[in-house]
Amino acid sequence: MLGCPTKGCYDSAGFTHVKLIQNYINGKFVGSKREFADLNPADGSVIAQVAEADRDQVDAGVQAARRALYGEWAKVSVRERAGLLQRVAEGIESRFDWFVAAEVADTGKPITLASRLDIPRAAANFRVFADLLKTAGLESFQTETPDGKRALNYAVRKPLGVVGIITPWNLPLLLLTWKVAPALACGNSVVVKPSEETPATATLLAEVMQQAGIPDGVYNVVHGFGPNSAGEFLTQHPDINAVTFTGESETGAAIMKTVATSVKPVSFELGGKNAAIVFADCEFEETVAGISEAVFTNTGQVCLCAERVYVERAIFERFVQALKQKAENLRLGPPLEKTTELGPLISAQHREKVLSHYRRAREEGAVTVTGGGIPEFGSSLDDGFYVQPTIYTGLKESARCVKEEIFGPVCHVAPFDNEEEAVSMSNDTRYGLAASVWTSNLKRGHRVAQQINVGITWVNCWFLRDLRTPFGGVGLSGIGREGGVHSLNFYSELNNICIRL
Ligand code: NAD
Ligand code: 6OH
Repeated sequence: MLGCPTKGCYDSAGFTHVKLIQNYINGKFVGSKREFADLNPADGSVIAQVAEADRDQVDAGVQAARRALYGEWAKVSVRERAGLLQRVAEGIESRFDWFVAAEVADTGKPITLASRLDIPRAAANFRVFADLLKTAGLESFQTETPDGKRALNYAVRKPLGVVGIITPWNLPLLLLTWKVAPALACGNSVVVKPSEETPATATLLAEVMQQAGIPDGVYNVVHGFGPNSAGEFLTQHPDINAVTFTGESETGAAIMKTVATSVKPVSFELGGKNAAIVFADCEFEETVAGISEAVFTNTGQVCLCAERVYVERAIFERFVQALKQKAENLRLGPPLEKTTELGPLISAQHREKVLSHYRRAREEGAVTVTGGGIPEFGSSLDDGFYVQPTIYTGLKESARCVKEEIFGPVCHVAPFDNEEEAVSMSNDTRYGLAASVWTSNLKRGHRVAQQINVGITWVNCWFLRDLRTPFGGVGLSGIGREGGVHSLNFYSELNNICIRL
């Protein structure tokens, strides 16, 4: 073991004792002059102190990444690179319990969710790009020249260079590796800035990188906040070549401004205000279960969650009552309990934001079908950041709670009378990340799905992912697509070569 500072912080039984989570620069774990506390959202306790990288340390990370581009890493063959990515996936799997415990402690998400979704997906992110790397082709054209001869055009991929990766707290390792894996697959080096709320798993991943044999400087981690901290120092750095970011739309806009002067490519996966459309001919029970999942998974803190549910009038009342039942049966509780289905929100601040939306919904005239407040446990969980799963009806489509992303376990359910109206209500938003359509008429499923202005539409399912498919949003929900070859295209520069034959 190489003395990873997170080692000993977490084990399969959960958090054991407070430690310092350090930055990882040029293959070494390093502390900083300033530290901040990493809190457990389930009870507000301090899990660890985190070293906040200053401008010089961010610079050291970028310089290490730049040097790595011209060192050993540049000589690694495609086949070897694919093998290294596989070893990273194996490294995650061999420390599965640690990763789960670290993610659960940082986020408060149920252990069953972290074990089923977050950590397996992190390993899968490395595997899919390892496989793709070996098979991805490139375009070539045989061209007729004006003088009747021929030329051959073909493109080759080159790394972008040093990629700055900034990620949020809701699916920390899943979203970080969704960007790190293709970036490394394309031969880049990276400096990652995980969310200040969830610094642990990015740091544990550093240990995996070391042991897998990823050369020093290829994967660097700097901890801190956004403005006037590590996030901004990274995006302002003149020697990064691209920024890939997942988080709030407003933060995306701020990052875009920062990088605009040096014209750097960006890939943004941002917020959503996603619609679910439920037709009267849906498989009723399956759909209620599917919508409950789409609204409440990860306490509603998934960018793909449905916060607007449109239900055909003929089944509206029955559907609302069935969803209410589901919401009221969800088991809120301690994240490490296997029966817990819903954990807390990420922070006191985020809970205040969600509760302010709950208050506003009532001011805007909503009917509270269920929830709307804070649950009481009579235990230490009362110091955590829990809110009740909540369903509203009765709001106008222009209400702020129907327009703005809340990012909590909440939806507004509204009736519709026909397909055209459902499509038009779903599209009446500045966001455009994801949607779901629930019907047993597949012709209608295709027809409606093709009219929704989003990057991903699911029919009779939600968050069912094939990692080769394009993923991203339109409007305020993002710029660009990642996934499969789309990721390879973002994380590499294409150099077209034209040869006169
Ligand atoms: P956030 O935008 O507040 O923070 C995300 C990251 O950006 C953090 O690491 C933060 O420190 C950093 N950051 C903040 N300001 C910055 C700045 N000025 N310069 C550089 N870095 C900065 O987002 P969050 O609150 O962590 O996550 C929740 C949001 O993320 C929601 O809006 C959600 O919809 C969105 N999200 C989107 C997707 C997607 O795939 N589209 C996935 C997950 C989350
Ligand atoms: C947002 O919270 C979820 C994003 C999911 C992905 O980026 C993915 O690849 O599944």
